[in-house]
Amino acid sequence: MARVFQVPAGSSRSGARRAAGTPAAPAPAPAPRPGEQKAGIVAGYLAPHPPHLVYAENPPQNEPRSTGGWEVLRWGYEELRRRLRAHRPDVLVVHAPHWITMVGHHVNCVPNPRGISVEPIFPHLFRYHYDFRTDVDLAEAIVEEGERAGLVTSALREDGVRVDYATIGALHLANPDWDLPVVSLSANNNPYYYSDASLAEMETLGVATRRAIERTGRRAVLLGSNSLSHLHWDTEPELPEDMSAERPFNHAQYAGDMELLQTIREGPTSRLKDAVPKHIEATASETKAGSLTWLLAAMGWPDVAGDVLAYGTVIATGNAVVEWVP
Ligand code: 2X7
Ligand code: FE2
Repeated sequence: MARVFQVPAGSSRSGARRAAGTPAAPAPAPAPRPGEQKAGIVAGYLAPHPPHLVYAENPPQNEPRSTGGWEVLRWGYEELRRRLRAHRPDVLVVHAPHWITMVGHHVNCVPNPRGISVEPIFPHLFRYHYDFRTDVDLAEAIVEEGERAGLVTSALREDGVRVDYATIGALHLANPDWDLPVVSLSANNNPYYYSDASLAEMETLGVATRRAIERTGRRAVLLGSNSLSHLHWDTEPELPEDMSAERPFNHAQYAGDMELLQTIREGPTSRLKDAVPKHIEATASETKAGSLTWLLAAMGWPDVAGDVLAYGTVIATGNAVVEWVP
């Protein structure tokens, strides 16, 4: 079933595709000169994207105005921004679940995406005017490395395709100045449609992303843009930022999130290979879209604990801001 749309890494079909034309592996980037900072993935963040968080910040790019709300999560993002700067990255690479692709994994290779991103369920909270730069060399390298790993991979080159709100939301919250180039990856949606589709492809995509980063000599920060427990209310208070209405959907959702966060805080990340699917079963977690698995696989499942900078609910969904430094 899922295999109709997916080429499993290493299959005879992908082997044939490679033989038919994927270029030979290019030379890696030269070693850093003395004093130069080492390239590679310097940090990874779980960076959830509820549009409410951007709405609550009142940035000039977002049309709706608020009186605040969801402060604890936004303070977590403040800390993320401080740490991100200290890592001195030259690119942000984001995997987000609302750029949905049914066939393969797509990478935005448009040099200067600009337009208005709208949240379809909460358009009264998020109508955001974006204008940013893509690191096209790295984006193309990820497409190539994905193909080399046997994934169906595609470069988006059409100017004017609207960028989804999860990509924009995470990027805004991590770097509201938009002064770093970006690479944005789609989320293949097969795990939502096919019971036999696993997150294994996201691991392959993660490894391909790392290879591309190392080959191009970039210092990259990765953003995996997923909420945790993912049931939410179907009505909202008159004032969306009325925090007296904000709480977990139920105790089981909250308890599932806490169990996962405890595992994250204890480390090492390899424990999350089992804990993430278990959490998805328990809480309908948005990590089913694969952004967290992609992030950790790209970092090589580092032997460290995650630092939970904040947790909070947004219209009942669970959201955590977490840092891993490999
Ligand atoms: O996409 C989202 C989400 N992940 C969580 C909460 C509310 C809205 O949108
Ligand atoms: Fe979402």
